[in-house]
Amino acid sequence: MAEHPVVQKRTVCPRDCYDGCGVLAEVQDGRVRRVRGDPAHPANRGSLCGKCMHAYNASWLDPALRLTRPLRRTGAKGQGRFEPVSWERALADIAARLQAILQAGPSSRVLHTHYAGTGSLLASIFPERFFHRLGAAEVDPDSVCNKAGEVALEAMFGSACQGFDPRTAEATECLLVWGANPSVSAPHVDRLWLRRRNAPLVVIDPLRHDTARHADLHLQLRPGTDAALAFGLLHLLQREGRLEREFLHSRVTGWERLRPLIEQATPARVAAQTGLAEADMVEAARLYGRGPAMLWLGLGLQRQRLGANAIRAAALLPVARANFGRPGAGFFYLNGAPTRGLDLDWLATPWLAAAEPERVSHMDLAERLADSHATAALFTWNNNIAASSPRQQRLRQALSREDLFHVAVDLFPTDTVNHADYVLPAATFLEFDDLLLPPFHSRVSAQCQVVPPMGESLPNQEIFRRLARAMGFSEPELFEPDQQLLDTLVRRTRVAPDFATLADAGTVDWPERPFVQFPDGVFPTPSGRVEVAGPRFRDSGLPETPLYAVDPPPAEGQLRLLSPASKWLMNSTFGNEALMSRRFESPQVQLHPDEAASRRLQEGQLVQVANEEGALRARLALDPGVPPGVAVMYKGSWPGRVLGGLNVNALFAGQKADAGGSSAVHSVQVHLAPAVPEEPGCAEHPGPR
Ligand SMILES: Nc1nc2c(c(=O)[nH]1)N[C@H]1C(S)=C(S)[C@@H](COP(=O)(O)OP(=O)(O)OC[C@H]3O[C@@H](n4cnc5c(=O)[nH]c(N)nc54)[C@H](O)[C@@H]3O)O[C@H]1N2
Ligand SMILES: Nc1nc2c(c(=O)[nH]1)N[C@H]1C(S)=C(S)[C@@H](COP(=O)(O)OP(=O)(O)OC[C@H]3O[C@@H](n4cnc5c(=O)[nH]c(N)nc54)[C@H](O)[C@@H]3O)O[C@H]1N2
Ligand code: SF4
Ligand SMILES: [Mo]
Repeated sequence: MAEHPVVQKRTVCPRDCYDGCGVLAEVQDGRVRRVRGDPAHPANRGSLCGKCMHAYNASWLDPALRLTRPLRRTGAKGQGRFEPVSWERALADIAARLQAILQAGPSSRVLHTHYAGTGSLLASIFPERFFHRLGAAEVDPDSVCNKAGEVALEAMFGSACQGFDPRTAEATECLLVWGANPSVSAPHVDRLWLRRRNAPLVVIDPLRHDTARHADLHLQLRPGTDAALAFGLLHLLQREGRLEREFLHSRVTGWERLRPLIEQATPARVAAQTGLAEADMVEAARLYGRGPAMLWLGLGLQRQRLGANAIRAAALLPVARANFGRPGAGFFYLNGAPTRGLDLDWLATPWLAAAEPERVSHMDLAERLADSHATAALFTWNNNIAASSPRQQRLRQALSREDLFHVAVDLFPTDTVNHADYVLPAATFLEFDDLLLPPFHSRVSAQCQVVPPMGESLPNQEIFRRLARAMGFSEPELFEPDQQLLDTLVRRTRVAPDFATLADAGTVDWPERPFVQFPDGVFPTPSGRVEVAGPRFRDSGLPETPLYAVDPPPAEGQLRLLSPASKWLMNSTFGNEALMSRRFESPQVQLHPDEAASRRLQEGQLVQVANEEGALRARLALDPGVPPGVAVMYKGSWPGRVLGGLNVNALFAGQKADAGGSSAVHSVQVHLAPAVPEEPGCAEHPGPR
């Protein structure tokens, strides 16, 4: 029989990534033959990152690796032994268990966690309607990622998610990237935006990553000394007469309270505290202060003990220079729905909840789950807590509780899924229509279905519609169909009259014309001004004035452990891909060659990385880009697929940053020592694949 022709279909990648790349799928006979980058898309101009290029053409298309049917547990929790059941059976069973739990106690005994699986709007937000109606408790998703910085920026500027418009970069005199690694976390923004600049690039980061290597100036400070550096840079700007006094006087509240901190931050003092050369700080202040400048505040910057304070201090730079209301100026943290004219509450319908839902920090998740009085049922959807959340061993024990009723929704049998009682198979972004607002570029993209869902899998939103029906709920919001939701969202952005029109265009720059940040000098704070100090910070649990704080170096013999994003994983997504599994099977820890030499350790040696929370064995790799005193282990490998059965989150006790119950994962300290000779059996995989 003749084969049908190959049809090219266009869509976008909805991973939790700054880029928002265009994707072309070659489809034949209802199946994807090949996925590649869309040459016509402005974000990526034809290339996809290595991880997606690989996985989207391998595991994501492989019915033997995907979850394609609802499953019911047959083995012990964690074993990953299941039998297929029909959707009707699975939904009826889940509904019955939920009803019983709701009858026996408060609805907050149902807990749900979700996050970075897919970032498209319906699939990542619509299911919240169901949980609001249920009255479930929620694990605050941002607490594992960006909450501390969000709290700090909201208190200062009234919004954390209305950043600069990258399209105005032509007008900038300086780009400053502080505590982010775009070369890994935003590979196309790095290559097609940052590197094509016509202004100098300054990077502030303890690691000499690829973006830092390509910068004009890299300030490789000691981790946890950012606030001191920020005040040091303000000191230099003041000394050079670069403070915008009129703006500070008329548009800023509390600046005078910073004066003593700025005075103290002499170059000599800050150099001693940060480990930087005075001349480099002088140069950084000169470059930042000479004209409009754009500051990228990284999420890595705030994942530390005083992360909100670090963001608060770094964000004083654009304030000092009045870097608002003009092109080529401002700060960027995350560009959210408001920059595209959307209010996402409409999609989440919080009003369906009878009372404000209880919110739990990811840092407290393991404790919370261990307590059977507090939690009787758990839904994990769009995330993989057994790999991504702190206290990995404790969390695993809690997930193994026989009396915890657990439903997992995913594409693949992750470590989290392996603990569930029921597993519901989700469809991938290639299999349904949705809308994407990339968090960096000011664009709106149509995610277009290119093939039907694989097997019996369904998009998240449809799964929760069906569950609402099985529960006997009747609120119309719980059943709104995708096309109606998408049309409404598109109309609300005003980008097109309906979704079909947007889908024809694919990705649209939106708003059409480049915008400037806080155009009229009015900030969405209660005072209408930027607030840098004052009593209102107390509401967020922060001190009234930012602290001139410096983390002490790690205790004798210890190292500061950083666990940033890996080039080959998207958080834990892709951790099951054969290529990535091989790469990450043997855990690796990176040290500076001098640090290794001083400990008499050699490249390739097996070492024990440990602290009070846990211990891992890893191979030592030497990297001159890692500063002495620091160890690096990438986040995201699948615990069940690495030797020893744990990833770096086994070393993270869930320490919180200074606001929002947010993660301080880059403040972890560890000991490192040669590993004792391997005991028999320890090289085996701990559990089923
Ligand atoms: N040590 C350390 N740990 C960290 C971090 C760190 O820097 N260091 N970073 C933290 C950060 S920033 C974040 S955001 C979190 C992220 O942590 P998570 O939110 O757990 O993100 P992923 O690990 O990528 O897991 C996403 C899961 O969603 C699934 N998925 C993908 N698409 C869909 C879909 O359409 N539907 C459903 N139902 N599932 C889907 C994927 O298969 C994957 O299993 O990790 C945090 N963990
Ligand atoms: N390939 C890939 N891309 C990703 C992800 C991924 O896992 N893989 N994850 C996605 C997600 S969920 C997120 S939130 C973003 C994160 O994107 P980024 O903000 O770029 O994230 P990280 O890699 O977590 O950390 C960035 C940097 O923070 C630095 N850092 C650590 N401690 C300090 C400190 O004390 N001071 C300063 N100045 N810097 C410090 C680290 O050295 C690291 O270079 O990336 C997204 N993109
Ligand atoms: S993960 Fe990011 S870089 Fe990779 S294809 Fe998706 S949007 Fe592009
Ligand atoms: Mo994140």
